Amino acid sequence: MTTLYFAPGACSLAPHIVLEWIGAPYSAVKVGYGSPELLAVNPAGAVPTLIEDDGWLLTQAGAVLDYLAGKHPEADLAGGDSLREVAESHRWSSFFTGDLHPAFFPIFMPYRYTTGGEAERAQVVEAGHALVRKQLTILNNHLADKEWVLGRRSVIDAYAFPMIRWAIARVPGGLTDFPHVQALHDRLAADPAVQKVLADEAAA
Ligand SMILES: N[C@@H](CCC(=O)N[C@@H](CS)C(=O)NCC(=O)O)C(=O)O
Repeated sequence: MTTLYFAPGACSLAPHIVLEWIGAPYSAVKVGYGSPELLAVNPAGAVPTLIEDDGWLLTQAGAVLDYLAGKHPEADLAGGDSLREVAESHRWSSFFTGDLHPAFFPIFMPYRYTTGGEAERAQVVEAGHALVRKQLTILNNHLADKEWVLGRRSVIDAYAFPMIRWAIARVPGGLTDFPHVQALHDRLAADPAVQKVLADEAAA
């Protein structure tokens, strides 16, 4: 059985949702960042970390999502298999891994971006807000004429979900200026599988 190491509400929420969409048996293990249990399997101490029965381990959210979509083609979550569809999937996976996700780091961990005190950290957080809003603008414009990031439901929508939730919780104004991102959030939040995963993570 596939095992996913997760932290509630973290980016590991994306593969957790995808495992639920796939519907095959899996195990989800709650871990703390940098905990001994997590460090024992992943020296980076980060989630998501996925382990297969034979001990094969995979990290990096984008790779984990791509792997799950490829492992379960019957779930139809890859977003298509033409050259351009695959390229679009890689494009948006890279956007979430490399652009939107790191934009939150100054908000969550300002001490990593300044050696200064309280006032400097507050400035770092504010800069993070601006960066998240810049990336949300790109996503919002992309979603103006489509319900899902790749035009059909895919692992990339699950990837977007935790970050959209962070924006609602941690960025002043939330999604007020990003109605198409709000619509994607609402579509996902109404999904019974997503609701089950959120409840499971909260109860874990
Ligand atoms: N590049 C990694 C980043 C993973 C990551 O930063 N995960 C966060 C949770 S959203 C984490 O575990 N942070 C713990 C830490 O950085 O110590 C990926 O995309 O999977």
